[in-house]
Amino acid sequence: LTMRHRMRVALERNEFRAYFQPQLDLASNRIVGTEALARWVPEDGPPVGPGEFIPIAEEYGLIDAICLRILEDACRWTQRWNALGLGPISVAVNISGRQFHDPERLIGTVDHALNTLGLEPAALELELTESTAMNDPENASTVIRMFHERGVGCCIDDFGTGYSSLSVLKRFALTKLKVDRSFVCDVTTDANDAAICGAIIAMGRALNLKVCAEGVETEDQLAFLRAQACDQVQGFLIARALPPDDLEALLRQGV
Ligand code: G
Ligand code: G
Ligand code: MN
Ligand code: NA
Repeated sequence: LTMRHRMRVALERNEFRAYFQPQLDLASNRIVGTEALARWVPEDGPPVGPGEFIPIAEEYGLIDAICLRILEDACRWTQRWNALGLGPISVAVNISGRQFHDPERLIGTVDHALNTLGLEPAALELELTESTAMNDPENASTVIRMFHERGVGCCIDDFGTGYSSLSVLKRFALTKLKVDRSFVCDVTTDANDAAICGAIIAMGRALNLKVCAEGVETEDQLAFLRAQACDQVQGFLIARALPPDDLEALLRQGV
């Protein structure tokens, strides 16, 4: 079978699912959000990560269908957790470069998911990478405004790895910056990375944006981020991306 055919069959079988990586709020020490991360979960094998299938899905024109599935999963589960009183909890969904370049379609998809699944728009965030946003700032501004008008949040993902003009950044109706894990990795050993991390957190505060640090793996990194008054952390120290039932179990523990 060709890969394209296998992916079509997998879509029909609902083998593309969202896993959820928790985001810990440092002021309250509670899980206040998750990032939905795509997985291909075949009936008879281990889950496959997005690095392996997203590029192929883009090439074969299947990315919209897969991302719609992830968005639906994200909205459905998050709506459930909030309805069960396990929240308030939000969910962040990644937007691919290709989706970003067709804003009408993207907004249609988001509206459809929100309308049919009953999630509060404020509980949804969309993640655009810094390079996607900055390669086409006009389009980014339009897309982000469309989300903003609906009350949907917008994060810049992998912040610090691209080339951001601060004047452009300021014009975007953003809600959050996500510090790329390459800076978080060495905050306790590399003075430059510590300075960059601290500067991004301070800038977020100045622009009235939440800041979430990604890739937090150690207690020392967490202590540094607390000292800098970073808002949220995400990383293996808290948990990996988990299947929805496991994330729900974590929420029930009242973390
Ligand atoms: O989960 P992980 O470990 O392997 O994710 C790898 C990359 O895939 C991340 O950069 C993430 O942004 C991207 N990714 C994960 N899920 C999705 C998705 O649903 N849509 C898109 N476009 N990218 C995703
Ligand atoms: O969208 P983004 O590129 O930010 O996706 C997050 C990616 O980072 C996923 O591939 C996820 O599995 C990975 N990740 C999440 N937490 C950690 C961590 O603590 N350490 C490392 N090395 N990778 C992580
Ligand atoms: Mn992301
Ligand atoms: Na990221």
